[in-house]
Amino acid sequence: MGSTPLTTPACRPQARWRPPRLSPNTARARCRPIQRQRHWQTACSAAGAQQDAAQGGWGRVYRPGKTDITDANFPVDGEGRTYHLGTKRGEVANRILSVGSEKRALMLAEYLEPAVPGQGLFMLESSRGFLTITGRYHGTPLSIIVTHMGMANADFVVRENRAVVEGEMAIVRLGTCGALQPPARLGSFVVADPGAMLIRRNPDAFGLEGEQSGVPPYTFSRPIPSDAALSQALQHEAALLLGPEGVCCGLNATADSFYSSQGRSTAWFDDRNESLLADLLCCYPEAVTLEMETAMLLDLARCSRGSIRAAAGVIALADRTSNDFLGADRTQQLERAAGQACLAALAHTQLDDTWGPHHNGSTPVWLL
Ligand code: R1P
Repeated sequence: MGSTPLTTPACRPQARWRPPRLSPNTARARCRPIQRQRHWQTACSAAGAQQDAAQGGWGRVYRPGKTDITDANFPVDGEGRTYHLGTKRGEVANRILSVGSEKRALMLAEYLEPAVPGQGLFMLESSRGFLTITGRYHGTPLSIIVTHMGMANADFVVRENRAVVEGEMAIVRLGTCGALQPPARLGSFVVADPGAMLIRRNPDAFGLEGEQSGVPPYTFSRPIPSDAALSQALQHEAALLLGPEGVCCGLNATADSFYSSQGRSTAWFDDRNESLLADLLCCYPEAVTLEMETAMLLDLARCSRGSIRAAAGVIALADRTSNDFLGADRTQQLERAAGQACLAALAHTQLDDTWGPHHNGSTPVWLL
């Protein structure tokens, strides 16, 4: 399979993102997080969570129980809460920052203002551990969502949020990755532009029949495009905060596992992946990063009938050539800076995101 140049579909809206005119002081000011208490507790109702939050600090996390589930095709409970993320209409903003860990989400939530002045951030953790935090970034309603790891979790996050949000959506992933080759280097922030492809392990290759008929143990998809304007916005905002030398772009490779499908070796398993990374770079000489979610996000956005715009940026944590790994302090600095770039890119992206004041009986938390 050769590398296929990505094309821009004729129907994609162009240049809907307006670069903000920022002075260096404004850009630096973004680096100051809002001071909040670090610890948060649990509340048994959304109203309780809001009230606790209003008393200062993070407030409490709403942890709804699962009751009266209906519809085996797309399960929701009696309140209209989705099965895995646990949110309902009005609790998630049209602009979403998807991150892999709770620590990263809470760190970046320090840059959010409450959705409603005087109240705390809306925070909800589902029974499956998906944390949704809704507030505002520079006045724009925005949600940060802990997606955890892998494509199945990215699928839950995109589909269940799509089900509870009214109007057009923008989703940006901020993740970490392995760097395959320059321009991606240890510590780079790499935007998946033009997009991502998918590496899948093929179990058929490991059975006797597969071995006899030469079934390949790994397959490569064709590239999936990212939203051009949102990706450009991400690079622009990141360059303001990290400097142009700290930001680059290229094709992302999303793998269906951390170990075998990313060419990591172990004596315990027969993975037949010795040549995987060389094969990948032979097929896709422009591939620069390896991680586990971006292709799923971009694929679902492409299939969303024009309702979701998606982009991704990843911090290169591991150098797959030298075997070096980034230090924890530097990683956290980069997460803060790149995270703010993602929030700014989302906030400056124009969307058709009008909600009725009492849509379906639930007022969005940012209109309360
Ligand atoms: C693996 O350690 C995880 O880190 C990377 C991979 O994609 C995978 O999810 O991204 P996150 O830092 O966003 O989790």
